[in-house]
Formats: sequence, structure tokens, C-alpha cells
Amino acid sequence: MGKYRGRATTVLRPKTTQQVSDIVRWCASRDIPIVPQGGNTGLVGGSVPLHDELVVSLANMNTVRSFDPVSGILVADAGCILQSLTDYVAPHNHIMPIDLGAKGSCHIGGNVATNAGGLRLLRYGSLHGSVLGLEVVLPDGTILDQLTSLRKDNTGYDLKQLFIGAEGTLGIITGVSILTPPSPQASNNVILALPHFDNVQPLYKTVKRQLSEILSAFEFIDRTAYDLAVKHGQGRALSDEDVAGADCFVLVETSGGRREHDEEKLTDLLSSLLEADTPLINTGVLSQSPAQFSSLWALREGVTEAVSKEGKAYKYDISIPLASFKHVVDTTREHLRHAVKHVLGYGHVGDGNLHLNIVASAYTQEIQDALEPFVYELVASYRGSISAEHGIGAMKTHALHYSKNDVSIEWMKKIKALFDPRGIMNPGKVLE
Ligand code: FAD
Ligand code: S2G
Ligand code: ZN
Repeated sequence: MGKYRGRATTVLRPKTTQQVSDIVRWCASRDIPIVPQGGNTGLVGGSVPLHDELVVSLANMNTVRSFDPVSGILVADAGCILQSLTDYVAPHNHIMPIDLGAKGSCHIGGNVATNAGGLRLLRYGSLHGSVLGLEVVLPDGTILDQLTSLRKDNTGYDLKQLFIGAEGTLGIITGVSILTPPSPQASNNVILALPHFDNVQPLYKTVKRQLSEILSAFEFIDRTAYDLAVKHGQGRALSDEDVAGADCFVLVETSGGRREHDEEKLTDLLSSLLEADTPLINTGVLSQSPAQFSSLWALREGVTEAVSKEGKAYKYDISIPLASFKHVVDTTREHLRHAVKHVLGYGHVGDGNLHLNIVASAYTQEIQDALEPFVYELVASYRGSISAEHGIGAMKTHALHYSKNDVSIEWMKKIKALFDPRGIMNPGKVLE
């Protein structure tokens, strides 16, 4: 953790796809390794040079190429910042199908390269579905133009899928064609305080059934995550009465076509939850204003920042069965005993994605050795994934085998060798 610092001597910021192609062709002829860089918000060291690689930043390729307000299909340079694209499509009554706490800095090219998940995946699916086409400069400088804007195109192998989540190891994404959904007419959210984490599963079933098509997010933060978010000013604290006895919190967001209809569904849900014989929740706070809507989201989205302000973070972004979320957090806490300040869990319940964060006073080998391979073996025991959405980067190449068998890794290496025989594209990332 925190040990990746490159010694790159040069950063190039090309303005056009042709310039990217010329740079890559020049590097390929001289076996000069390249690190593609977007907004640098990645959390696994994927955009950091490991030695003296040339950094190719897409920051200067930040133009929207086209937007069709009827289909919602946006074609943009890879270096467009996610927030800028959100702002661009909003007046056309569309939203981006992806939203994450790093939206102010991350690029759409980086989002695609990392197959970022985020807060809207539950409702709008993964980028493997919403990305319609890509323009990629291959490791020999060839421009692969697959920048179609077709919803359906069943003509041969779907090559673009290889670059979604490849973390810059198969080529540099220079253009993205993506389907943006229409903006919901009304969004609302409610934070629910639960006495026991075990209630999250039955609650998720109930909420899905009762909210059905208007459910757009179902996120959880445990009590430690909540307390740290409040301590570090991320969102306004709930009342003492509302948090009394709460073991964890669930943030539910709705996005629908009519505010009255959605609010009726939400209030019916809250009443049914509170009036149940054995309530799954202690209480719920329904946002009453845009300010409160943002404040409730800040309690969830601000956990990352709160953790980094609290100390040195060891982050494990894992996919495991929802039923084992609490067991993994508690077992890790028990395993570390008092060597660290906090062990907390939060994340995307609907995606089965737990963010296990450990906060220490300092990064030490003792803590690292206590955590790995302990956490990875725990994840493997559930046949889970050691990286749900953040990718492998440089930090988890050694752990890939906990989630992918030898045959899978062998064929990944064959694909890498086919696209990048010289091994110049982001060496040392994803694959060892
Ligand atoms: P970078 O960090 O610059 O690069 C990431 C990787 O992609 C590197 O391997 C790099 O080489 C490669 N790359 C970048 N641009 C290109 C390109 N044009 N072509 C080819 N390869 C490229 N991630 C989630 O999935 N879900 C979340 O909810 C989430 N929340 C976050 C919240 C915060 C506060 C922070 C700091 C990060 C969060 N992240 C999350 C992680 C990170 O934001 C994502 O991985 C994001 O997609 C990275 O985009 P970027 O432009 O910053 O890419
Ligand atoms: C989230 C952010 C990154 C982290 O908040 O959903 O993906 O783990 C995370 O701090
Ligand atoms: Zn996340």
C-alpha cells in the first residue's frame, strides 16, 4: 500500500488520436515502455510508472465528439472527465450510466480501462453493457476504430470488450462511445439504521420487491464507517436517537418518473418496515430536500476520504456472498486484534461488493504480513473475487491466482502476447 512511486522522466499529453498513434509507434520501434494515464484516481497503482516508463496522459484529449439526444449515445475523447460529461448530458435530460466518488477527476477512458463499477451499476449495469464502441491505439501504433454508435452489432468477435478492464495493458483508449440513460424525473433517498448487519439481506429482498423498477442504489456502511464519515465531516450526522443501537446503515436511492408515485412507494416501504412484527430497521431518515439528499449520499461517498484522513488505509475491494460480508469484516478485525485503529466495511450490496478497509497509524510490514495472504485466502474460500471493481493494477498481480485459475491466466497472457509482443504497454500491471 502507498509504496508505488514511479521515476518517469517524461509525460506526453497528446491532443489527437493520430498523435497517440505516432507516439506509440515511435516507442514500439525502440522498445520504450508506456503507462497510459487518465485522472490518476485508480486505487491499485495501475497508472503509476514502476520504473522509467513514458507516461502518456490523455488529459488533453477532452472533447465531446457527438451526442444524440434521441438515442442518448455519447461519443467522447477518452480524456473527458466523468463530471464534465455528466454536466454535458444533463441539459439534454440524460445522465452518465456510471457514478463514483472520483467523478471530479477520473476520465471516461480510465473508467473504461478499469471497468469501473460505482454507485449506479445496480440500476444501469456495467460498462461492458453501456459501452457501445471504442477507439484504441494498439501497442504497435495501429488505430483500432471500433467507435460505432450501434445498439446492436453482431459481426464477428466483440473486440472492444477486451479493452474494458484491461487497465491499459492491451492498448490506449482514445475514444469512447457510450449509451447514456435518460435522467430520472425524480430521485430520492433514505438512510436506514439497522440493529444487526444480518438484516441487510432480508432488507435487500424487501426493498427490491417493494421499490422494484425505481430502485437505483442500495449501498451499505457499517457503524465504524458511519462514525468515521461523521468524524471527518462527510455529510451531516443523524440524530443520536436515530443512530442509537445501529450496527450498520443502508442508503437506498430511488429514481423514477413521478415524484409523488416514488415518494408514495418509499413512505409505504418505510411504514411496512417499521410496522413489521420484528422490524429489520430501527428507523429511517427520508431526505426532504436536495441538500439532505446530498448529505445522505455524502455519508456513503465520503467514507473513502474519511478513511484517508483517519490514518493509513489498507483497502480490499472484494466480491463475496452478501451473507459473508459481516463475517469477513469481523474475522479480519479479530485476526488483527489491536494492531490497527479500525477495520470497517462498506460498499455496493447489490453488486455483492464489499470494501474492506483497515486503518492503521502507519504502514508496517507486520500489518501487511498479517493481512496477506489472510484476506485473499478468506475471499478464495468463498470463491469470491480479490478485486470487484478497482482492478489489479500493480498492487494485486501477485494475488490474481486467488480468483483466476492457471488456464485463465495462461490465456490472458496469450492475449497480452498477441496484442503486445514487445511488452511495452503498461508492463507489470494486471499480469506478472
Ligand atoms: P487512472 O487512475 O489514470 O488509470 C487507471 C488505469 O487505467 C491504469 O492502469 C491506467 O494505465 C489505465 N488507463 C487510464 N486511462 C486509460 C486510457 N485512456 N486507455 C487505456 N488505459 C487507461 N472505482 C470503482 O470502480 N468504483 C468506485 O465506486 C470508485 N470510487 C472511487 C472513489 C474515490 C474517492 C477514488 C479516489 C477512487 C474511486 N474508484 C472507484 C477508483 C478509480 O476512480 C477508478 O478506477 C477510475 O475508473 C480510474 O479512472 P482514472 O481516469 O483516474 O484512471
Ligand atoms: C467506493 C471507493 C474507493 C475505496 O466508495 O465505492 O470504490 O475503496 C469505493 O476507498
Ligand atoms: Zn466502490
